[in-house]
Amino acid sequence: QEYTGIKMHVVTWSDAAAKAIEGKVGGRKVFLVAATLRPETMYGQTNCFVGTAIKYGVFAINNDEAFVCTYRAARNMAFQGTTDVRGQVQQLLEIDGSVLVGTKISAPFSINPEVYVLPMDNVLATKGTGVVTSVPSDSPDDYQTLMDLRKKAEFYKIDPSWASFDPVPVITSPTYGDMIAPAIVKKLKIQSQKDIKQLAEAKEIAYKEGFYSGTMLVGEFAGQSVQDAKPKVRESLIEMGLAFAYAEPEGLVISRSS
Ligand code: ZZB
Repeated sequence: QEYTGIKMHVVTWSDAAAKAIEGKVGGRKVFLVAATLRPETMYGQTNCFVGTAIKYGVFAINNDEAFVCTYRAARNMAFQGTTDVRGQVQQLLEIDGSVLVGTKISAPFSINPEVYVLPMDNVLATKGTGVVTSVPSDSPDDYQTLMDLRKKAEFYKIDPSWASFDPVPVITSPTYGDMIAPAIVKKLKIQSQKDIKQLAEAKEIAYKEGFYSGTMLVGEFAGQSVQDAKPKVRESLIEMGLAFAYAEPEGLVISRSS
């Protein structure tokens, strides 16, 4: 899978993360790095998700920057030209996902330029970077999780204000309008992020609808089809140093490349 790694610069650490990190990253700028297949939706980021039971690391990428992601992802990056030294994984510290919640980060290209890190039940440690940027307008999982968090902020141990950014219209489609994900979640009668099967179906539909029938509503490529805009937004993010290519080795590729 060819992902785009989105660099979300830490603006303010949560109290717990600030304590854990103190004195351990040198002068490096720290970024949470999210792996996405939908770079064209970055205008609609409202938050970022981590798994509270997942172990993350803070990894030195070079002398100036450090990335927060899973060890597995850092190792992949080390073989894809992201780090200074090929194959070298330099972990500065380990940090629990639960500790990252409440951290404020910058979201590249987003209409909400600064957003919060929130918990999601269904983050897989074995996919991408373990950090997921959230676009509730176009991702059913993100929309449903955001709604769950708003309904049960106390249960999820979050400050309600962290989940207060509303979905932003980014893409329009003839069938579902300007909010593809919420429309599909409603149609499939999805009630919570625990409805895994229906959410997988909703994701399929949302991917197809966005890609084949979507038109950009915002950003540099507003008015263009998603199919045309997707590689252009990606290029633009990468050129500005806000993102990088991140590939996930799969199946046979694993044994050939590593
Ligand atoms: C932003 C975004 C906006 C995404 C959207 C999707 C959509 P796939 O197809 O199953 O490979 N993701 C990335 N890493 C993880 C993880 N470790 N655990 C759970 N979810 C993860 O899924 C790739 C997408 O799943 C990624 O693209 C990311 O969310 C999420 F409008 O980034 B995406 C219809 C989907 N729309």
